[in-house]
Amino acid sequence: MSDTNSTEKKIILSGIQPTGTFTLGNYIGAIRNWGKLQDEYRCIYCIADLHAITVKQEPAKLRQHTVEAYALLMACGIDPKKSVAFIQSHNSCHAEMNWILSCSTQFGELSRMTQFKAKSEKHPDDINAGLFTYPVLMAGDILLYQADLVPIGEDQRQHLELARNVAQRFNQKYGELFKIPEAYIPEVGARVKSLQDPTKKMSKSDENANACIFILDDKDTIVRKFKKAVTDSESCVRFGEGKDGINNLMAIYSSVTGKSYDDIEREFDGRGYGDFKLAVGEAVADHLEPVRTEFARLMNDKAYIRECYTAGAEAAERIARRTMTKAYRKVGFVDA
Ligand code: ATP
Ligand code: LTN
Repeated sequence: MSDTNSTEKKIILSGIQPTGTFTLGNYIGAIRNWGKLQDEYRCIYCIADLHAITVKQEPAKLRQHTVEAYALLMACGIDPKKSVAFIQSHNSCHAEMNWILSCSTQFGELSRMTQFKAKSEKHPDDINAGLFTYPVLMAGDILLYQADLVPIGEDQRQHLELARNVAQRFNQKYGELFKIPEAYIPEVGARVKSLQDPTKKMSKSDENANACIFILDDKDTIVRKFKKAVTDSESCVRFGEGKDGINNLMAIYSSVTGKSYDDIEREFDGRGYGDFKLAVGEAVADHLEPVRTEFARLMNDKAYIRECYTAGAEAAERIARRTMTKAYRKVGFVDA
């Protein structure tokens, strides 16, 4: 990425945890947009492995998932020559900034985070301090790069709000340092729902395999999961209240085909849910096919993937270190 471009363009920063294969929710809600933004913005993307260990991970699996996640980003169109793409733990500024910002974050505001409450309920035997302070680490990811925009799904809105509050507080306490970032959330598909319980978000860690489409699922699997998707008893393809299952399928279909809700209602006028589910399944599978093919190709060349994330970490560290040094000076640390 040339420096001339970088001074003119707004900065985008986002991250994803390497906690398993990405879902259709991750893809539609976040990653798909990451690739599209690369020409217009200076984009910085990280695989958030520091975040991942807030819940129990098997070390060998985490290592494997991290490299796969990086390759998946590339397969989804993130070009490491256009964007800075790196693994979070390769840039020690993230852990350092986490501490500095922790001292400007209140216990009370962290206690209000709904994801902390949900994850504590899910893992009652491991409510560790990292799980509690996780949004501070995320704030650091964003603020280190002076990001303007943060492309995320709806579930991360509260964390972004916290990052803004912490940045404002630090700026007031010590003098202007951080840019205040804005969320960038898609209108359709910001919260893709579980296919089995459309009141819940689709999540990598759902126990019911039919609830979730993984972006590396093959066509038969995808079509089968959509066939089993929970709908309602009305049998009419229209967007409406009390039709969470159909609303979710319409949002998915719309975001992979580009069709509006009106178009979809017209297309399936007088046809049953069976036809609609099959069409959604096929459209999603066809849309994801190139990602699967590209991922397989990339995974045959691990040396290349490594080259990309090593260069990405160097570029990320160069940018982040500038903010880190300024932050140390602002709080009153002696220059090393
Ligand atoms: P986990 O299940 O391990 O908590 P996750 O599937 O929520 O993970 P993250 O790594 O936390 O995945 O999220 C990566 C990005 O994907 C975030 O921007 C998040 O907002 C977005 N995202 C996650 N799930 C969905 C969903 N169901 N719909 C839309 N966007 C989503
Ligand atoms: N916490 C996020 C992933 C994440 C992130 C970030 C998103 C880590 N660092 C910085 C945006 C910006 C999640 O769990 N979805």
